Amino acid sequence: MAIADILNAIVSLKKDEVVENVIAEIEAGTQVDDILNKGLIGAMDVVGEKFSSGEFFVPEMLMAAKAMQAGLEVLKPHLSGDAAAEKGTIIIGTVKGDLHDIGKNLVTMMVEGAGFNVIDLGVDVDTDKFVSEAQTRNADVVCLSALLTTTMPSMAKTVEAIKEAGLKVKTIVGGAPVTDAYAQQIGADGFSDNAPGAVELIRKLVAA
Ligand code: B1M
Repeated sequence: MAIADILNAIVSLKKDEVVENVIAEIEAGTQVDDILNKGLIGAMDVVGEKFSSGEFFVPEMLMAAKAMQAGLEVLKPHLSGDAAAEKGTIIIGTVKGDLHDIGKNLVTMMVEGAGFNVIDLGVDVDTDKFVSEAQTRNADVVCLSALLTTTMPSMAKTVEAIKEAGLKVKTIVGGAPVTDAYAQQIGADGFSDNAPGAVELIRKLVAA
């Protein structure tokens, strides 16, 4: 039994084995961060490489994603939480044209675990929806996730629309192709390349 078994089970598209191995590692007392980063997230990098090299196609990527999400569900109650932290309302979604939601779901789980009220708008969310939800829910922070270089402009459009609507809500962006420089370029209030970092950023922005 090892963390590599979790990674291998995802890459072999064996959902039940992923769940079994995550449970075994939790019971063995393995660090939750290691299970998450070296096992679950590490596997998706391997899957991405196999897609790029033509070994995997979309159906395999999808099966791997489902296997990874099953492991994530098992891990969810063990992800670090601090319910005593200052609270606020957070809107999150994957931007228009983009269907990737694993990273966004991970950020959601951790932000919820930190005691915030999180409204998850799902995937393929258009700009108007982000703006109207931020307004009606009186949100403190809007979180935008994108995994495709082709959908990053949707982030820029949404950040701009939020500013144009005169909302005081802060915006943060993240997702594999997104960078700090891009966040600054589009006028977002922050960027994180990982879920715990997003929690820290939200805490700072809400407290400011
Ligand atoms: Co897609 N896909 N995919 N895919 N997919 C990538 C992203 C890709 C890099 C694969 C590759 O070519 N190597 C590539 C993008 C290339 C590019 O744009 N540069 C790609 C492509 C091309 C596509 C399609 C176009 C393929 C096709 O149809 N020909 C298609 C697009 C569909 C669409 O969205 N319109 C497509 C489809 C899919 C599936 C549906 C099959 C599936 C997604 C299933 C799902 O999400 N439910 C899928 C998958 C699984 C992947 C890979 C393999 C894994 C993504 C993932 O879940 N990673 C991916 C390759 C890769 O990333 N290595 C790939 C794990 C996840 C935990 O990481 O989302 O980065 P990530 O989140 C991290 C951080 O980025 C950060 O925190 C998380 C935890 O640390 N983070 C935030 C994320 N959001 C944040 C927000 C924040 C802060 C931090 O604040 C707001």
